[in-house]
Amino acid sequence: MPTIIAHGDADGVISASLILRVLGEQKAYIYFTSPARLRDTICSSISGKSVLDIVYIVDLSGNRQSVYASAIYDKAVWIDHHIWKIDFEVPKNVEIYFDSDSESASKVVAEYFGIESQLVDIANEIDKNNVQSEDAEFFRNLIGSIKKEFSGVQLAFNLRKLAKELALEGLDGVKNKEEYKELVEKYRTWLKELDERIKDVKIFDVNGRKVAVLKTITDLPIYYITNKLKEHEEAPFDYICVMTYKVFKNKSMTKLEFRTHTNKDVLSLALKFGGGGHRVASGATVLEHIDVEKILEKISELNDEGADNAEN
Ligand SMILES: [Mn+2]
Repeated sequence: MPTIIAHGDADGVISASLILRVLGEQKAYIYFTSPARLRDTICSSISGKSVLDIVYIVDLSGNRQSVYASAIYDKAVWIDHHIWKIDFEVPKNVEIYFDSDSESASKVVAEYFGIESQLVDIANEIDKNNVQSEDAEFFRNLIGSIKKEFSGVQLAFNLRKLAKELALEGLDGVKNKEEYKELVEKYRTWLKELDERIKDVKIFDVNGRKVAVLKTITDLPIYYITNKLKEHEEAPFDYICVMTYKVFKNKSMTKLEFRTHTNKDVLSLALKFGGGGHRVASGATVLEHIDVEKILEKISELNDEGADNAEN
């Protein structure tokens, strides 16, 4: 039975559903994870399986450790649209298929399997933070509401259920479910309340570059904050940073998410914290408490385009 490991966001769920559709009636083990937890998810995914035939890893970029971990399966197929740095030898049973210029991993998945789906357009809109259609708006809110409502095994169960429903019934089937309509309604109300939080944003000037920072202890949707900040009197912002402070195994950790209104290279910034992603949307999870000063210091090391001075 194939294994699918996907990013636990809208693009990841759609990617997983497309693979499920390709696999047909066949069942699959499905896991959702984050870039920070990827290696551990691959490792724990093998537990208890007597046959490790094939694993598809989607919407997640690998490094030496995670790619080698995936090689424990007979075959590993990585399909992605993040920026990869392959500075290691790729094992023979590992295939890496990526297109960093693609709007979404779902689009790359569709290309890989030679299929077409309207879901790809929805993933493109959401991942590029360019939501136009009502369908994309609904789906983004649905994923947001599920992630807000559930955590741990319940979250995994619900994302898996959604990926299967999407594969079997399409978006229309999903949109017609009462439970989802209710979740989305509740979430929309919460988003409106979130507008208040924008007042907590601190503005900094780093060598003439405008930086907006929001600290939080609960996960907030970065796209929403980025869009809302466009209405701020000091907008546009060169760097937008949401810092989420968490505790993991009794240790402080900081989730950093970076965006830009002015096309700055925020990937270079994320790389300074061991993260990754895309040029205008990136992030990192750091296993310590990070202060705002540290962020500002790293920004000051970047050149005007936002690229790392040391590399240019
Ligand atoms: Mn993606």
